[in-house]
Amino acid sequence: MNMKNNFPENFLWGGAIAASQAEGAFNQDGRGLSVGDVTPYNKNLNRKAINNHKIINNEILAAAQKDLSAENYPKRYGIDFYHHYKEDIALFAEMGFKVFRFSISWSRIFPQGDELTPNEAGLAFYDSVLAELEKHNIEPLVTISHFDMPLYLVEHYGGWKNRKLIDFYVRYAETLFKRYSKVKYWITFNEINASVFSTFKGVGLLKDRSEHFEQDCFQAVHHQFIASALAVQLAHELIPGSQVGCMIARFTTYAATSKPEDVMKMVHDDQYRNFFFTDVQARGYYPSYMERYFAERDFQVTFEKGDEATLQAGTVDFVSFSYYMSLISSSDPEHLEQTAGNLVGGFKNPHLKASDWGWQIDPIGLRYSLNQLYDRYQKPLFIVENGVGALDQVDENGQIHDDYRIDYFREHIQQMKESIKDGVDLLGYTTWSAIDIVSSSTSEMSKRYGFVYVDQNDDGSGTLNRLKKNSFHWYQRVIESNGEEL
Ligand code: BGP
Repeated sequence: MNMKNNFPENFLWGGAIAASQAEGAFNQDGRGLSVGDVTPYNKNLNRKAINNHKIINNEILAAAQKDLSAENYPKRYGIDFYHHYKEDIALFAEMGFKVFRFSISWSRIFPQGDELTPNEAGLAFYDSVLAELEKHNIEPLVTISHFDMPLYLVEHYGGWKNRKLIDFYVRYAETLFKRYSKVKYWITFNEINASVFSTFKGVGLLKDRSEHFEQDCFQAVHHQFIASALAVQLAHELIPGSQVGCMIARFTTYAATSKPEDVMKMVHDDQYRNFFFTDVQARGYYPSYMERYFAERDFQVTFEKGDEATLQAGTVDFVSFSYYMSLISSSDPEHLEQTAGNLVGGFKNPHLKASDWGWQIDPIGLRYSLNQLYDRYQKPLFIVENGVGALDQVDENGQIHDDYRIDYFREHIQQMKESIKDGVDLLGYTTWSAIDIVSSSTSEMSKRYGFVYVDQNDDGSGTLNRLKKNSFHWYQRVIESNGEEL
């Protein structure tokens, strides 16, 4: 038996973006409003606060729908990828990207979400994006739904709690599979565990509109599981050889101490925050630990006839996840200091440093996660988001010396390499993000993740010029050497 030493020859190196944070053009060519378009920018943001994002409630949502300007809602203008995609894709090609992960804006294709026929202008836009990628030999990895469901489905159907959304989603997915039949890699839902941890952008649910909010979140994600399983089957039927993945925000968690109670808390946190979502989609059935979880909370999740068979028939081909940080689990958290994180906050780990936003940086946690997920499912894995949000500075010569970003990526890629030696089957790596875009949680521009700097401020002012950061040249060498030169 030979140990694998390096990244495989066909390893998919690249970067990622999402429609609602990058495209802009929120009201052009027939596009309808999406949940992303109503997230305001908070001028008094406290970057280190545990929950620094705006929790959308009735009031914020009503105000956003009255204000159809772009100023206060940065996701409405993004980085204008809609008009800059050629230039941006050329930059990705210059870095040597083998793959580019992007999402399709559902409300560009079905502006309300419940129409019977799609919006041709919306479809045509992605024809152009895909043609551009093909020209540069870049493999597309398409997320069907990335935090931007049509707002109409929230207002008129109550979001994913309503079972009708399965049909709307399946119609949308089928439209994409038929039109973009050359696309081989698909992800059905971005961070499907956001259904419980960031419910408005995940499943279109508002706390102040629901009597049984937590139960509704689980009913909503059940509908997403079914929609995803149906989409997997459709993709296989319509695009032979296609590979469809599930995707979670991976909340890596360690026991705070060796106290058995802390270890048990870690096991539960892992089950409820991570594994429930991948277990259903990769194994095709609800894990037994959820029976107790639901029973103890008196949650009723309604299954319709045929749901079990649908889940079984629609298991995914690969498991993908975002990885930014890790947290700790404690049975006695009273004396622990809190810190922020992706979608959820948690407790501080004294062994780790954190980003300017308080997200704890933990490269070894990536190796731990890859091992855990591969051991559990024995399916190929894909890291589809990994990166660090930082306040980049442009110097007088127009240079951006983002060495902290290079360090972050280097250390994570080293751990990916270790995982490959550990035997993990890793398909690829799309960093977050390929280019600076509007932040998902805070709608800031200054929380930058890209290899390419976009000259735009938090208030939307700026030239939109694209500048290569130091990390751009570094990543180019990483890809060229297939992960050897770090
Ligand atoms: C994930 C999302 C992305 C993204 C990233 C970074 O949760 O899938 O859309 O933006 O996190 O988060 P943020 O932009 O809030 O820093």
